[in-house]
Amino acid sequence: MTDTETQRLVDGAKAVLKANDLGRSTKPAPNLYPHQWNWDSCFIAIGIARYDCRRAAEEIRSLLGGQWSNGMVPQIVFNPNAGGYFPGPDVWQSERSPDAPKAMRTSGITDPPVLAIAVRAIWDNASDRAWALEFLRDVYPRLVHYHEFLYGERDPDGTGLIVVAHPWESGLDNAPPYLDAGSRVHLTYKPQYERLDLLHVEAKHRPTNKDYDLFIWLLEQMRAANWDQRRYLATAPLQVQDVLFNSILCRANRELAAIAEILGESPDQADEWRARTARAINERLWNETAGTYFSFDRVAGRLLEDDTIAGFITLFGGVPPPERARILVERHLLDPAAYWPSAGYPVPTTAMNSPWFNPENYWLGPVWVNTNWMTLRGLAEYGFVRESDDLRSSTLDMVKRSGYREYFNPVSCEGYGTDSFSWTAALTIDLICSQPGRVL
Ligand code: 9WN
Repeated sequence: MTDTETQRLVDGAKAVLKANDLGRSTKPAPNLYPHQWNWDSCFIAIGIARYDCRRAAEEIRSLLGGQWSNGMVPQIVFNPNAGGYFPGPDVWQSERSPDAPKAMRTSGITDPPVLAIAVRAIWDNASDRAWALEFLRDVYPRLVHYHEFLYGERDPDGTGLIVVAHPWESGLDNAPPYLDAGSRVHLTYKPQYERLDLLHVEAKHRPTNKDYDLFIWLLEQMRAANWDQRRYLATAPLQVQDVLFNSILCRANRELAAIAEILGESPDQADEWRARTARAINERLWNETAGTYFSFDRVAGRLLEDDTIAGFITLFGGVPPPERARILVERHLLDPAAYWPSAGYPVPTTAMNSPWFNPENYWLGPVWVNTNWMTLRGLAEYGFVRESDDLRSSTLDMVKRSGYREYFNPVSCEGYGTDSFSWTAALTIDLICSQPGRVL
């Protein structure tokens, strides 16, 4: 890509983020997602930190404004001035829980825990060290509290494997493991609701009505328990010890330990959490025959052997020992029939040779920029530098060709979902800046 093309990509990305700016937070997209989302804001902050650390810090502070008193950082912090999203605050009714914040309304579940990773990125980019130290000091106890929530309320076996109780908490809502585990959930009634997402995006690119029935029915079960995590988990019909979620948590613990050290606090707890979760992923989620890691269905008591990109996110988490990393990459990721199309755009979110694969539908195949971003960082850290560089180039090329779309066809590169998607824009900036010798 020429310097002019690169500059155009950066300028376009900044314009998307500016247009989606709500003041102290950024909505993921202009119409489809008008509130603040947890892991979106973390990726957004990582991109914005490349040119405006104070604004990136506001993004995080705004998200933490929605933190519950039990430590949970919710998946959505609702923007009181926006409607138009289903399910909105009146459906979630977070106020049923004494733990929910009083000043704002949120959803009642969490999201993949990218938070400490975003905070660390702000620190890494800040030139005003005194300001950055103050920022770390301010947010650190709340990051610890969030991780205490995950280990205290979402690790019923005490193994270090956190349970995801709703597909939306996984961030990869209709990915095969959730449709698989979801197919065993018996919906005791048909929930009544009206979808709004289909006003903005073609149905064939979004989850099905059947998937939404599951999402809403589960929401209603959790709501009926007044968002009491322990009470709900005791009989929850969907419980997935998710590879992607737990791998991100390993990485977040590593960053949390680093933040602790910067502040002169003890890193021991974060280190112990990281080691515990990484050990459990290696002991319980690795499948030797497939040569990858799978999520575990805690209700059915078995691995969800559905081949998805989640296995590669273990690299970002620093989870696999070197020999497993080699199997993952050489046998699995670089397989042209599965994840690395010879004429196309890696990495499809579901393997192309999986029966679930659909190149046009949401998390069933399309390429997403955030999963590529995590995968290529993991690759570089395990020494697969050329593959990481190639993945960065193809990801940037994809955005250059099709715009700041939500997701992309791995074969044709066609963009789907919403346009002007914030994390696509933010991580495009970060990918450009992470090239050697490149500053904005
Ligand atoms: C439900 C906001 C979110 C992302 C998720 C993505 C999608 C929401 C939806 O959009 O999910 O959370 O309504 O489909 O799957 O990862 O955080 O961008």
